[in-house]
Amino acid sequence: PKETAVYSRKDVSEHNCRETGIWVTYMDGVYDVSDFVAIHPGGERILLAAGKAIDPFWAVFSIHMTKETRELLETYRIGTLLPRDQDPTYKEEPSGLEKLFANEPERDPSLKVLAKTPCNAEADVKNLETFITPNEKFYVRNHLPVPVVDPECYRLTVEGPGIPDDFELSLDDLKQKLPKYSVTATMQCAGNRRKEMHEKIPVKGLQWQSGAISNAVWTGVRLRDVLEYAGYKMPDYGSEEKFPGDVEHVVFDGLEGYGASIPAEKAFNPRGDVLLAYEMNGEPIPRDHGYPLRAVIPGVVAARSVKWLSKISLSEEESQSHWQQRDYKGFNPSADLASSDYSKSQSIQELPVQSSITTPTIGEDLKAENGFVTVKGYAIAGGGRAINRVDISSDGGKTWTDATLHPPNQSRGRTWAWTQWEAKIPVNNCKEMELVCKAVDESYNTQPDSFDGIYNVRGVLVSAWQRIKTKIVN
Ligand code: MTE
Ligand code: MO
Repeated sequence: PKETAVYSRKDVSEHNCRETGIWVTYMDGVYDVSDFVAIHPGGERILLAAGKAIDPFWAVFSIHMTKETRELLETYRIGTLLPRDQDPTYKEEPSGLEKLFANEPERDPSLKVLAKTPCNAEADVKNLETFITPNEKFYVRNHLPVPVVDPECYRLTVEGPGIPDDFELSLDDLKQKLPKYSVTATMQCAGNRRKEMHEKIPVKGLQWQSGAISNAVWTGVRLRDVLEYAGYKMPDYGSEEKFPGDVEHVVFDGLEGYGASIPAEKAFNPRGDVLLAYEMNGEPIPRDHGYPLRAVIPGVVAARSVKWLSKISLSEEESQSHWQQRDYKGFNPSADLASSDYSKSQSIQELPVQSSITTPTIGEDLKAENGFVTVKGYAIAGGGRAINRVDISSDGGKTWTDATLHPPNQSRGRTWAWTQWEAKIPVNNCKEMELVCKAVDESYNTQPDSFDGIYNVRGVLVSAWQRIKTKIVN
């Protein structure tokens, strides 16, 4: 049988297009995937590895490469690699992975890169001490390569009850046919501050410190307006038991394969301020942040603000994407990866109240002036709730003082932007301080004092009191 055939890397490399047939290798196996490409959804991606090893892609597209995919692939096996070519350090030039990420945008050197491909880079917290984060200083969290989009060809598809089949909008349609609207909203990743939790008990995920958060003015069109324009009968908010067409969720798909959804309740609420933004801080949205169009879901975890938006669907169900179903959910502190039952846990939407110290950062000394040191930071609540108070301690949490708040000028229930704060702390001859911050929102929600009760193995929803030790210098 031909499955026992042995091929060299060179043999495989000669089968790299439709004409020659498309071969790939995976571990020591050689596969003719010409037909797989047509059958498997997302199968085109394998073309990037035509004539080469797909192993590197397994890591990036691990969510597409399920057990079933693996089994399917096995049915295309035509042989085995020559033993001398099985060396895992074997490297082609340039690798498929490099090609996949060949069109990434330039990034500001101030960003702290946790992973390059796909790009995960946190903001320098010192750049989080202004109310608006400049575009190039804004944290970047990508799950896949940044798509290259031609604005002329770009179309947004909208699907739902009452909406004609194949309904599409161009960028010009969005800009010209619908009113322009701006919202100042803070984006915060579900994994912000994960490193602190990890240092108590290890978690699985990128080690974000306090910089997976940033604030911008987003400008574009209101999602409500787009849906109404497309033909959906927008409900008089709150007047009906069910939304027209039994819609329960609004699902967003990104051009590169990411997807997420939000409850229709949030999407349709005229006071929910959900936008499809084409500008960020007065400029076209930069490529890393979703050019040419991104969903902006104020008051909700940033994972739902889908970038490079290609499709909106009104649905009875949540997004079926990996990131809605199998990620971004919380579990009890004893659940491990295997026992975390994703079908039973609710997807994260509004985040718990959060705060962090930006001055000093870890390892930074504080200079005493006239017997005081100045501590600074940010605080943010979920769901548009305002920050009511930020409490600061300089003795590890025994005694507290109120920070001075700089709240955004936003109305009750629509406080989508963070509150920056500062506190002057008397030094009293201290040489060292253990600073602690915690915020209280307008519903008197507050942060837990430790990580014990909120620990979860993926390290999301990290909102325990933040503690930073600092030396005082004169
Ligand atoms: N949208 C798409 N299409 N692809 C992505 O990888 N990442 C999400 C969200 N939207 C993501 C996406 C996550 S987890 C976060 S935290 C925010 O985008 C990050 O937005 P930013 O890179 O503009 O800071
Ligand atoms: Mo995120």
